[in-house]
Amino acid sequence: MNASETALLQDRMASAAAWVSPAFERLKCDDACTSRLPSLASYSLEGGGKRIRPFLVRAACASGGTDPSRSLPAAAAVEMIHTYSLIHDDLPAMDNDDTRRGRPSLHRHASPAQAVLAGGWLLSEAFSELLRTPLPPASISQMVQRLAKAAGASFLVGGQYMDIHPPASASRAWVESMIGGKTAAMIRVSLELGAIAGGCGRDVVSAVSRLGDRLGHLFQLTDDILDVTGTMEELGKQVSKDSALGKANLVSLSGLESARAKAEALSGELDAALAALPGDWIDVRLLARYLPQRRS
Ligand code: GRG
Repeated sequence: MNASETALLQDRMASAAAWVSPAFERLKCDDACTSRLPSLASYSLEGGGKRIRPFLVRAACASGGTDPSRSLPAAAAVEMIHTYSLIHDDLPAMDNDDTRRGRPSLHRHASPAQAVLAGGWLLSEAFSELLRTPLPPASISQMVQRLAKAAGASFLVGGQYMDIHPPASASRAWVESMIGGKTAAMIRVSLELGAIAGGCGRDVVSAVSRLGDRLGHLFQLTDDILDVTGTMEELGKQVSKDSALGKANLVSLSGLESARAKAEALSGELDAALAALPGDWIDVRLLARYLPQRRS
């Protein structure tokens, strides 16, 4: 990927981040809320995340020329669930990370109990937010079902459960299944919700669902590569955690060079498959092309 394409992607990502952020303001204005929950949730929501999932929602919605504002509640909802999952993942009882995005993780900034509650609140608020989607009830119902499934026991929570309770010797199939839940489901559902909001037909939604799962695997592959090649400054969190804990991941299974080659191959496959979809998927194609070279 050349420098001008990288600059274009950075510009598109910055624009998606600026687009979704005002949707989080509503959480601060709950008059009935006398607790610190709004400021705790804002601390994590506004902590400098890349906003990849809202970017994907918006890109999928706009692929057929639809006004992306229709997908704003969905974009905010997926980022709220992603943020809750990071807050809970960092807790001492889970991954026990004191740093997130270069700042104290929420349980260090506040307390573990407050982090549990702020995460739980974000999960429920995500669904309230999604219900604000300006589309007919049947479309909203489909979106709610997909998001609930992606966030639940078969995917996000289930994948995290696998991560926390690995077998003595993890097979590639086990690692792939964990990634399908822990990482890929939220990336996949971001594209699905955007495509539904954009009015894409059923076959396009199914196609982007498959591609979203592959994109999620590519994202995790590059995350595992960065776990051994990145620095704390680049990533804003502890590095080499998986290797230090002896955890199986895509790099430990194949070795660094093979993982890099796989990332390049998957990136090329995704680029070609996205180019063959009806509509304009250039933003998602740029992301797929960029991922093998990402440093954060
Ligand atoms: C606690 C239910 C529950 C799930 C936790 C998020 C997660 C599942 C685990 C975090 C560990 C991890 C590295 C997951 C892999 C991919 C991932 C979600 C990375 C972080 O996403 P980015 O890079 O984060 O998009 P930013 O900070 O940019 O938002």
